[in-house]
Amino acid sequence: MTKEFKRTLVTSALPYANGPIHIGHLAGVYVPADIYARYLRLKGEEVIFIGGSDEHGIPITVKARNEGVTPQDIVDKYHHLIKDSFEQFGISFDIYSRTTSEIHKQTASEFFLKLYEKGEFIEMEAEQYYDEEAGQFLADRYIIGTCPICGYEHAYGDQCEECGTSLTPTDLINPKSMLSGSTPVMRKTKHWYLPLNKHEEWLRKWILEEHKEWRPNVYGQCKSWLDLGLQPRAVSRDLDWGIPVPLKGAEGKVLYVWFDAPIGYISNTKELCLQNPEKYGNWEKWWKDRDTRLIHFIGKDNIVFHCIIFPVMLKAEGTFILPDNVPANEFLNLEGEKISTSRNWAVWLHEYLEDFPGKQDVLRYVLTAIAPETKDNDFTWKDFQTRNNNELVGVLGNFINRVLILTQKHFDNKVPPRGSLTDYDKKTLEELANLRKAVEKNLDNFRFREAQQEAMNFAHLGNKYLAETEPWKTIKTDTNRTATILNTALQLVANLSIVFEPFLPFSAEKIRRFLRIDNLSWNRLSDADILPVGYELGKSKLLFEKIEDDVIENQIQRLLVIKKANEAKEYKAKPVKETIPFEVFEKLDIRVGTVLECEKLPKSDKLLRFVLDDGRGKRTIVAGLAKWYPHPEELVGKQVCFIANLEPRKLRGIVSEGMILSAENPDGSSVLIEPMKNVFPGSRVV
Ligand code: B3M
Ligand code: ZN
Repeated sequence: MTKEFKRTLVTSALPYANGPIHIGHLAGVYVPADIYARYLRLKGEEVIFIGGSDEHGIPITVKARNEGVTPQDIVDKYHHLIKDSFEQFGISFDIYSRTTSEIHKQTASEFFLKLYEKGEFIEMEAEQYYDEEAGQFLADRYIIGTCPICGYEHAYGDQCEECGTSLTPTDLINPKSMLSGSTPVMRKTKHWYLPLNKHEEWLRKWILEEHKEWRPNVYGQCKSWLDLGLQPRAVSRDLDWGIPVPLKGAEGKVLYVWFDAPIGYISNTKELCLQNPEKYGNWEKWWKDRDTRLIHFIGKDNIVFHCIIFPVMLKAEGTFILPDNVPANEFLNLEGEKISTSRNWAVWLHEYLEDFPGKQDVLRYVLTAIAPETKDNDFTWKDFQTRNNNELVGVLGNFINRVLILTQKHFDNKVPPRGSLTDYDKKTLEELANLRKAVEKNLDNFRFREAQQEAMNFAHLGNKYLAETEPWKTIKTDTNRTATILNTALQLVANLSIVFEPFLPFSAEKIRRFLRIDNLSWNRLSDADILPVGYELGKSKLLFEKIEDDVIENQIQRLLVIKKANEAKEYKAKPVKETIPFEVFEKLDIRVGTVLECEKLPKSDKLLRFVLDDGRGKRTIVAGLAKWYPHPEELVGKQVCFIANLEPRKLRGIVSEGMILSAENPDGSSVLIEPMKNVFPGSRVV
């Protein structure tokens, strides 16, 4: 049974202010959170939507180190860049603040102290890696080494980014300090631990029994954490960037970033309520009243922090509510590869805006259509183009444009009178209520891609209506009937301005301008009497534009350049094979031959038939090089190397007498080996 709530507190993960944000962030967290918040607002519900930058932790200090600037410089730069991108994309936060704010420092310190005083921590001295050259303890990402699970050589102390396993520094094989590159030593240090294990019982009940409705990926991850058994987790670090541990004798220690960051949701709520107490009321009603529903929008890598660690903190504190749902998304890939900041494999929002000015809604639409709600999904530029051209231009824009143009042309841009409705007209208008229900059901259950599809069905309904009623034909014979058709169609357009407001806020606003109407409440959705007869409409333009092939080609080329650069940077030759004795090598007879004939084997895309002058006569060799040499006739006269004493083999009915040597690139392409100067055919390669 679902409980009735009075208000909803929507939070979205606080991105680290250590780099710009990309489509993966938008698709995974911010667009769905924004759709949800806009939907509730439009319904007139009491809701706030909290965002902000996560400005502490090692991700920030590592970035600062790499760029030779201070952590403060980094967070100042990226906080503003990120905030600006969100604004541009219409992410409608009620507040977007930062974890370096005074109010947050105070809130997080008080929170820590309260747990400390309640005896909710364990104080422990433990051995930890210490870099003697740098004079610093090495936590999390300051230490790299080989992943014990997959063997990846650049795994971090807290996580292997190759296989996704969450690690602790002592798991790493061959650990090295990120600071000096030296091998760290073990040294004792004191920290405060949150004994998660003490909380297992209520967590199991709360999640596994009371929240079976959580998404399967979220529920499943929680279950496997709980089944593995929870461990005490340190909530402090030896670091000089962060919120100081507010205790005597804790000099040089700061709160662990994952302790302070989620408290940022609370601090930002406080800040918002202080800014505008009339509108938002007291912050405590948002966090302490059981009638408030708390929803965390996050990516899948943050599940354990939002479903286990933060709830334990809230419960241990004792006066806070717990999240009611945590709709975490899986990951979005880009053109088949994992999005990666360090490999620049991403579509950055600030770059998208330069290349596609004014097309924020197109990206919002596509990212919702392919939202990785149940599994990882892939963004491709071709799909982006197709969805824009076929769905936004072809379905939504096309319907609205046709209705508005016909109204301008034949009815002086005024809402024409509605005569008697045919059964078909009535059926069409009745269908609106069903569509509304379908959209709502999906939105209420955090199924945003299906919700958007259902919203699109309003436009499909409109196009179908025009195709059936053909107002461009009836206008020649029956003005009254045409007036009725366009009146009905215009009501559909007005409905589109409501149903798309959560998904495509910029376009919804444009539609409202075309109709010269104000923002309508969600409650008006499916209403067939929004526009009064005789009402003069505004000026209209095309709602969406076609995106041409060359524009998409440019984006694909840009990615190709990055891919090539990454390949070159990451290239490492294959390991050398097992050592062989000299006599084994001596058995090989490698020689040079001159190509006399070369052609593609019929019915094969791979094989070339070479005839070589091998110095003693003609020799036929079949080689799988056709893909790399599309003009084999051009090889005639060239010299190649081949193994002369390999057992002959029959390939496609031809006896191949040896093997032609070629070098293989990492992408699998092959290049023939040619002597630097011509030599006598049959010369041995030694
Ligand atoms: N900054 C991790 C991330 O950006 C972290 C989220 C904090 S939410 C409280 O993925
Ligand atoms: Zn690994």
